[in-house]
Amino acid sequence: MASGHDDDQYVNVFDVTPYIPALNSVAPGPPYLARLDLDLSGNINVFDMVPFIQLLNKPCTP
Ligand SMILES: [Ca+2]
Ligand SMILES: [Ca+2]
Repeated sequence: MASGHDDDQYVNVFDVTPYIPALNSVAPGPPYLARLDLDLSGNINVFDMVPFIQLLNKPCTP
């Protein structure tokens, strides 16, 4: 369920890159994307990227 955004079950830089064009965007967008708004705050910022930075280069199997 909580797989990487490119669905390869592995968290790496490719799961973070979708945030770059959407950064600092607000709902409903575009470029805002609800799937990137992990804290459901209605905008996309660095706090939504934190989980990926912490998991970087680690496997994320369910
Ligand atoms: Ca991935
Ligand atoms: Ca957010």
